[in-house]
Amino acid sequence: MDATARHSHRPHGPIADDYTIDQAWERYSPAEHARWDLLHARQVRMLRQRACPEFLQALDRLALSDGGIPHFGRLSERLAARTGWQVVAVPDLVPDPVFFEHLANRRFPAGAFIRGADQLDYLQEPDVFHDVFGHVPMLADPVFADFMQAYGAAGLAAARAGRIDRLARLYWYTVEFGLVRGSRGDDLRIYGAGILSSARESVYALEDPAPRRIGFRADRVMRTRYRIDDLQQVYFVIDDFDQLLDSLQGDREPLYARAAAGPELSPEAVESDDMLHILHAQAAE
Ligand code: HBI
Ligand code: FE
Repeated sequence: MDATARHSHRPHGPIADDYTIDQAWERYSPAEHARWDLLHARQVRMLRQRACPEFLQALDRLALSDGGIPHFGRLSERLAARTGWQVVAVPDLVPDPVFFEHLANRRFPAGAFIRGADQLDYLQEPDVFHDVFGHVPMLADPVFADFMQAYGAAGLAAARAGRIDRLARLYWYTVEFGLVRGSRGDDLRIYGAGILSSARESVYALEDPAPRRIGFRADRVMRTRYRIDDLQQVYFVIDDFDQLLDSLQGDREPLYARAAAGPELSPEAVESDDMLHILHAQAAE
């Protein structure tokens, strides 16, 4: 498949000021729906013992597996009934302020196109599998849903102040690549959409000895650079979703000040304050 085929569904209709488009659900081909079903089945199998319970529960409740690429309108009704969030279609990455404005209003902008058959594992652009399978289930959790809205509000303020970089790192290491402690206390579970939508990283993030797994501190995360083109070298582990929400609630100035006070770190770096998680054998599939 070439690049044109990969974006075969990309709708031709008008793009609104807020970058939303018509999902044009009836225009997906049978092959595109079948690709969703394949990716969905494969990831559910991978994630039964690896994703956090909030994600697994929402997969069922939102009926993301009722056959083919979800219809955003019908999905939004189910999601809004739980947490007031909606899913809107966008063509691709949208500019940061537009992205923040959507999140601050409890709208998740999701790519409408689906990855090509030659890119089943990972691609950098947000397609419908990453956005809807990876991100949307977590939005059915009330605490996580509030965190995402708080992130949007923080982003709008940071954009006005010209300092989005540190906030983007927080998003990367939580919403995209976050791990959470499991109910046993010593086991780890996935909640980050970048991992949840990648078969390879789902195993690597929990079971490979190569990356570091460090207890979450928001200012520490904000000092850590990230790469978008490879498996991660570091994951940050939260205790629960309240810890995320708390990091952005109230006055954020002390957080930005703490982040500015310490050194910038590469993804491989370890600091003396870091709480390193030791790998325990995870339950096999
Ligand atoms: N646009 N569609 C889309 N999806 C994203 O995840 C996204 C975006 N624009 C900006 C962005 N993410 C991030 O760079 C911000 O969190 C900073
Ligand atoms: Fe994402």
